[in-house]
Order: sequence, then C-alpha cells, then structure tokens
Amino acid sequence: MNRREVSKQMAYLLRHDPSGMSMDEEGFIDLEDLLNKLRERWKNLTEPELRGIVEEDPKGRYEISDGRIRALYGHSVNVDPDLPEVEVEVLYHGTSPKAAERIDREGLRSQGRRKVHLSARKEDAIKVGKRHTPEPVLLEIEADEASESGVTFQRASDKVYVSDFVPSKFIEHIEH
Ligand code: HQG
Repeated sequence: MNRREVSKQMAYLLRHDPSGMSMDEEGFIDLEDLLNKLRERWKNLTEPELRGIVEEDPKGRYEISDGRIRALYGHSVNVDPDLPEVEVEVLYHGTSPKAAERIDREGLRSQGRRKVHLSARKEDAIKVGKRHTPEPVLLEIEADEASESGVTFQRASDKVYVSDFVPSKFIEHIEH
C-alpha cells in the first residue's frame, strides 16, 4: 500500500467525485463507505491505516469526525465545509506568469475549484506554483487590508487558507 497513492485517490473522491457515495452538504461521507471504496483498489487497507494517512497528512487535507471523513479544501463538488473565518495579516499565492497577469487585472478568482487557495508560508506557495510552471510568480495577499473591506478568509489547515475572491488591489508581486 502506497500512502501517497491512497491519499491521491482519497483527495479525488472527496473533492471531485464521490462516485455513488453519499456526501453531506459539509463534504462528509461515512468513513466506512470510503474505506470500502478504497478497498476496491487496496483490498487489505485497514481503518487504522486510513486514520494514519489523515493524521499524518503534511498539509492537513482531511478531517475525521463522528465516523465520517471529508476533505477540508480543494473541492470542485458543490459542498460548503463551513470553515472558520479568520483574520490574518498576509497570505501567499504561487502561480504561473500567465495567470498572474490575469490576476493583476481581475483579482484571484476560483477556476475549477469552488474557492481560491492561499498559503500561510511563502515556501508552500512557491511549491503550489511549481505544480503549474517551472518559474512561478509569488503573490502576497494583504489579507488584513482586504478583511477591512469585507473580503473573508477561512482557515482550512495550518498551511492552507481559502477565500471566494480577492480583488487585485490587495495583491502584490514579491521576489523569491
Ligand atoms: C489561477 C493543492 C487566471 C491560480 C495546492 C491557479 C493548493 C487565475 C489556478 C490547492 C485567476 C487554479 C489549490 C484569474 C486564479 N485568472 N488564473 N483571475 N485567479 N487563477 O490547481 O491554488 O496538494 O485550482 O493562480 O497546494 O494552484 O492538492 O489551484 O494557478 O493548496 O492538497 O488558477 O491544491 O493542494 O489552479 O491549488 P488550482 P491552486 P493539494
């Protein structure tokens, strides 16, 4: 059992395609249902192994509560995890030069996912950007100023924050 492969499949099912499993409006499905689904591919996967993957996830991608499990961010399916709104000073976003150009004009808008994803740390944002391009652009979000004008930020994990939309006036290019 390759934990990264299992986690990738979990992320896919919980964010994009619960494929027949029943998901509530906060994105939870029964742990048992997910386990059975994953056992179609990893037939010996145990519940403790699944819980270990969740607990040790480096980005805090998942949450288990009351025998149910969900992804905390990254969804394209129509759910609202109802995450806590937080006030933070700055956040970061790494992206391609081409997307950065559009972001400068129209702000950070969600594309395939329901939310815009931001990082608490520069290094993480750069890594996110590198998924899209070899030489990412690093953007700094003036979250405190944005909050004053009504933009909200939600905390998904200690590393990942989400928002619905961030206007470009609160976004700056920074060196890295
Ligand atoms: C860009 C991973 C044009 C945005 C990561 C990004 C993250 C615009 C792309 C999480 C735009 C969307 C999400 C605009 C934003 N015009 N492009 N106005 N506004 N974009 O993959 O943030 O490892 O949906 O810059 O670590 O790259 O899977 O979002 O490049 O936390 O857990 O549209 O996914 O987490 O791309 O990544 P994505 P993302 P996991």
